[in-house]
Amino acid sequence: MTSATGIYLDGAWHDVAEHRENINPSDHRDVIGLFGRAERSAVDDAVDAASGAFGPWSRTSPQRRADLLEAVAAGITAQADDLARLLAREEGKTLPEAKGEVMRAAHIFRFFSGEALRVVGERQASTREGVTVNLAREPLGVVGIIAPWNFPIAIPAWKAAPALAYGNTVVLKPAELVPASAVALTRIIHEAGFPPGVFNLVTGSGAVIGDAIAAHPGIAAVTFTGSEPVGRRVAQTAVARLAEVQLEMGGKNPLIVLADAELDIAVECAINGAFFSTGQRCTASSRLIVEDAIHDRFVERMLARMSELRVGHALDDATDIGPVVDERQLETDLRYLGIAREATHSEVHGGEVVERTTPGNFLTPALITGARNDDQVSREEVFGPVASVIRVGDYDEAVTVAGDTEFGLVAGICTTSLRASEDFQSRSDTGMVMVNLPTAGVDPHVAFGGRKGSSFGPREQGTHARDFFTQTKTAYVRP
Ligand code: UN1
Repeated sequence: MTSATGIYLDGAWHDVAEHRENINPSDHRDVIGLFGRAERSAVDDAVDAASGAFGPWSRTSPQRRADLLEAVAAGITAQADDLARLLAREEGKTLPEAKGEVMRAAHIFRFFSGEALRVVGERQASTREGVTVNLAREPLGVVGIIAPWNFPIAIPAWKAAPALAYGNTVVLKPAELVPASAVALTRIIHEAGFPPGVFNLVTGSGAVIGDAIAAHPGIAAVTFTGSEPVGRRVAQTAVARLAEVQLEMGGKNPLIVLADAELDIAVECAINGAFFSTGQRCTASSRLIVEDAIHDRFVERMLARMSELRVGHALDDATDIGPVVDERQLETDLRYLGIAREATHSEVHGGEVVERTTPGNFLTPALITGARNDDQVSREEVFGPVASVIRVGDYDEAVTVAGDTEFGLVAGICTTSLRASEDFQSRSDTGMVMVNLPTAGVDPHVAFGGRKGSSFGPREQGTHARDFFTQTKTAYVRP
């Protein structure tokens, strides 16, 4: 029997008329549940609840907010194994990856529990005699969160935790493919004892609920993670009514492998960055830019390592790479692979649809050798286990190719040269740089975000999240 889940408004669950099946991408016969497809008017109700709760919540003592966020962190930790299974079932990342993500969500809530108590302000002398200036940080009001499917619990957490810590109220719309983890998080938030209306969950389609959040005049700020075209639409709608907007979008992240790199480290970084989490990360290493002198050895080792990786059911212990999230994404991955196969200059290794004992979307990791930086697959984000190898003559050419992209989220370099490492950190036109590390996999306590087409607005995570989730007020006082 499949139970139907509604939406969470003003501290209580409400039924909705329409539902959608949440299907396990590792086994299409496994229906995780029926989840509400709310109507646009549900966003009005959620905003009413969140607006009503905002005044008292914004005045709640920092200690109380800290305690509530800490209770969420503890609740996530206590249920971590169950949450990880649920997440792996609905999204398809492997159980260890899912467990890592769940613990990341707990760490984020714990970090922002501390942030709630680190209330900062500035007091300084005015340029005028006898006057002082007090700068305070205040919450914005109702924050709308539009979250993607690839991190079903960590991204809602890393947007909701700072929003709540700094005194805002929340309307969360999770991606339609992964409502179960967001519902589980909502239950933990409910049990922690937040006042009704402080946190609200509306599930449904992006075109309806996402658009309603972007457009709603009662939502002071919208934070979005997802694809670039959708991000642009959200921004256009929200900025038109002068709401604050924070966008985290795509990447076409380069990983440079210099001739002096330690080959083991370079291969490990590339395998992890390109293929783990099925390549479905905006931080994935999708362009491997390899210096000529190490190119052939690198490719040989990559192919050997790829042949050992087992693609399969996310809950199977033997699985290294879980399924592609759904059939639509699988079609996208195969379309790009088809284009790369047709090009005479490039060769595709792997990238085969394979069958397992359960019906799922299983695709082996794909390495495109002989790729060029102006190939379509090198320019556009695929969001699958697909990486191109682009051969370059030297370090300078590598840096030029790395920067020749519309995106600017993260760039990596594998090298033993201190000089190259230092130089690349300053020359990379990206929000994040990784040295001898995969481009994906970030810490929760430091700024996250990119440049160019990857991001818009203030950074997420760490203390920097304050810049988005609060607004300053400058008071001049003559006592
Ligand atoms: C990570 O690489 O650890 O949607 C996080 C995404 C990013 C998060 C990546 N916003 O893939």
